Amino acid sequence: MLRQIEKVGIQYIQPDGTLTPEGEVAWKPIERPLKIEFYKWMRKIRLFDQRSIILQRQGRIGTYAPLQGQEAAQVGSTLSLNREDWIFPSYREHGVAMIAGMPLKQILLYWMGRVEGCRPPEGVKLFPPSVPIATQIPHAAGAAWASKLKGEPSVAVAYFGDGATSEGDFHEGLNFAGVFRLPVIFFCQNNQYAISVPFSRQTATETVAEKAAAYAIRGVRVDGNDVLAVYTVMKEAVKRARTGEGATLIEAVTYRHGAHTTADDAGRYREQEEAREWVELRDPLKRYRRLLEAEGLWSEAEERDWEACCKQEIEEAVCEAESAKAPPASHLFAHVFADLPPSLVRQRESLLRQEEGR
Ligand SMILES: Cc1ncc(C[n+]2csc(CCOP(=O)(O)OP(=O)(O)O)c2C)c(N)n1
Repeated sequence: MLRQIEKVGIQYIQPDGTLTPEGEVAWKPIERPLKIEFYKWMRKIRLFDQRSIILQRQGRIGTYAPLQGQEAAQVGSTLSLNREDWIFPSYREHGVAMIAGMPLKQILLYWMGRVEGCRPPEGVKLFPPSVPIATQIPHAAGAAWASKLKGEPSVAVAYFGDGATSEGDFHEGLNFAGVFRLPVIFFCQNNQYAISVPFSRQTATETVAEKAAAYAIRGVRVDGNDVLAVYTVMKEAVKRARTGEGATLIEAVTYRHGAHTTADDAGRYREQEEAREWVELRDPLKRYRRLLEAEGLWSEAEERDWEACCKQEIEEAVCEAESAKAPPASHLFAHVFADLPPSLVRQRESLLRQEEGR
């Protein structure tokens, strides 16, 4: 485990918030508003996450996949994309979805089990969260192939976890991208666990990034808790993709602070000491806030104002989601079978009768 922590890949901001020499170089050209935006997004996403867990505990949303700890990986990567780029997320990318332009209300509706939560606003090129592991990876390769054939400048990004790298879809997607030199980025958030399976049991290689070599694409390992490093590495991958240099596999080394979903207890399969080390010493928000404050770009008062502003926005989204009109019960039967089997036809009719009788 310690070996994993030590080998976090490219790092520009150290856990104490100071810049490495390479970090100084990467930091300088970034405009002041973007430096602040990195932090604002990370803070908002964390507050949303904390609120969603409470909503689930109160029975107001069905289940929820927490992302705390992975904010830097999501913010740094998404802020390097354009509106024209395609995003193929898994179920843990609420941060990515927000930055791409998905309203908070809809993210909540998704976890309330509503189809509206899968439908992005016009112009937001975000696919619905993929729950089957790794199926979004060939989809992203396919979208990148379409962009290439059409001569469009858009890049496709697939987000997935370390567990997904054991699936056939991962290898097929990367292979295809390598052969056709596609403008796609495979962004793996290695949060150390696939539910309860630790990374050491996921693969015998030391890193995910090295697997890129087998497909002749570029592989990069980056400290996923370092927003500046993730942003820089991703920017470079996007540039390569847009200029015809092909795909990149990015492994962002990070840690999921909480449970896999609100349905499990991470204390059953993780050492407390390990979790404490990541949560207290390597938290992406604390690290970046120290840097911002040292540079005179953030203060306690700004923190309080921003927190209040986010909390209000989140509460408004909760109200909107909870007051959204409930779908008719017949929707339960709408999207699985082209021709409903007789047993389901009977169930649907029974439900419809109940609804009418109300
Ligand atoms: C094809 C498939 N197999 C198994 C599952 C059950 N399952 C749900 S989440 C998960 C672990 C995924 O871990 P990882 O890819 O590391 O992503 P993370 O949850 O850590 O973000 C598994 C095995 C599934 N959803 N889909």
